[in-house]
Amino acid sequence: MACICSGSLGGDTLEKTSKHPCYSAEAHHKYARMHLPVAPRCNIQCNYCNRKFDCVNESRPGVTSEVLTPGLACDKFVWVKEKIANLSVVGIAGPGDALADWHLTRQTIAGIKAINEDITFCLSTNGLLLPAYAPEIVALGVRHVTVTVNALDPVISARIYAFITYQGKTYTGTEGAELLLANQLAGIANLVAQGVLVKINIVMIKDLNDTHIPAVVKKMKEMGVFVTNIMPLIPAPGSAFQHLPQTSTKEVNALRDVCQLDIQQMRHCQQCRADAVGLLHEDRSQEFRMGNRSQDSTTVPSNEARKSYRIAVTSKYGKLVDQHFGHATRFFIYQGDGQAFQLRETRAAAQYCAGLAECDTTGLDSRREQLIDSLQDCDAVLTMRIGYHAKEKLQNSGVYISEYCDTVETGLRYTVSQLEALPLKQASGFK
Ligand code: CLF
Ligand code: SF4
Repeated sequence: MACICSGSLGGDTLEKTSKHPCYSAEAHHKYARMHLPVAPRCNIQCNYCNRKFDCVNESRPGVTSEVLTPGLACDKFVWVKEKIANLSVVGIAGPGDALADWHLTRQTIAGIKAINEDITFCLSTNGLLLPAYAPEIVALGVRHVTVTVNALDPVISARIYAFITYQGKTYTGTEGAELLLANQLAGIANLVAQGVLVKINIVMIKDLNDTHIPAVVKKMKEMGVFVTNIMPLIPAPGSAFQHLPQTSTKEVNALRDVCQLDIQQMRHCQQCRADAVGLLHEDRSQEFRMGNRSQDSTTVPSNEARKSYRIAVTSKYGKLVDQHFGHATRFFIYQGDGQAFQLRETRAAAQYCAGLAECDTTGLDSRREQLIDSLQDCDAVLTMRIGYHAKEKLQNSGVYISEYCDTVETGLRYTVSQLEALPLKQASGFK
């Protein structure tokens, strides 16, 4: 498959697609991807899946991945990016469904974006929750999404999916199949309309959906997807389909040849793991398991070598950056280097803004002066919002202001990335 250089693609998406090893056959020899296994749960049951293993829609059975928190996933990204310069894509492909625990997937993407805004993000999903999350996916800047669509016919689907759990209710048979398909189609249409390049994975199951797949591909083409990826069934031990025959490469290729007449076919898929790292044909996931990280003496910079920053955070409960600077009656003081942070103290403060009656913007009274003074040992203030005069005072005294709205953890990383870019900004007068 060659990368389509369609005039309809935006310049940035076109550039990113040309470096995406799954979306561009040329790129797969040159550019690496990494999967971050932050999404362990699933909301459907495919009969070819044994949940002891990774999601079979995007990976082969027989291998399980470590599951990472969003924070550890960011650490792993920094580690891998240091070692693999041609890493171009970060994908979330399980080990369950990337949308079943959307907050984990979202937090991971936001955290990595704060560290490196040039990386391309990619998601793989069964599509059940796409209508709910497509707008957020697009808003996060994700432009490559894979959806597994195995059938359009609910009678065929009902034989592939044991059940669908949606909004607290479980559906089986054709009722579940119809619900899944309706959400997949609505989600795909939404993504395509917003310029996302959708790849469709289809698991080819002999005597079940194999003769139906050309109809699936035609429908997907009609909907404007970018490419289809017909994958062989590899029967997972312990799954309902464990005794079905494996689909051969010859059979898959013959079907791809038929479907190629409608839309380009991906032919270099490796059905990789949910923690895969490296070039598609050269998986380095074992080398980059987090348990091996401390033994990797070549990882630089070390904690000693990295500059450590002190950052004051405004937060209602210490989890989210969700408080206005002027309303804070305490600051959470963190110390860290962009990879790891420690809460050093919770520092009490007189509230900067005591309401409209006192809102004299022409000068600072002694209480406000004291508050500004009490933050002089900090490199930055991380806050949801801050008024003009407080911001000016702090910046003029050399304290960087980072306005952000997400978790404290990702906000701290974002702030360090901003601080480390400061020499470039000094000319414009920041610090
Ligand atoms: Fe990963 Fe999938 Fe993105 Fe690629 S894999 S989420 S599109 S970055 Fe690629 Fe691996 Fe095949 Fe997937 S080779 S299993 S198609
Ligand atoms: Fe398993 Fe993936 Fe299907 Fe969920 S979507 S049941 S993880 S194969």
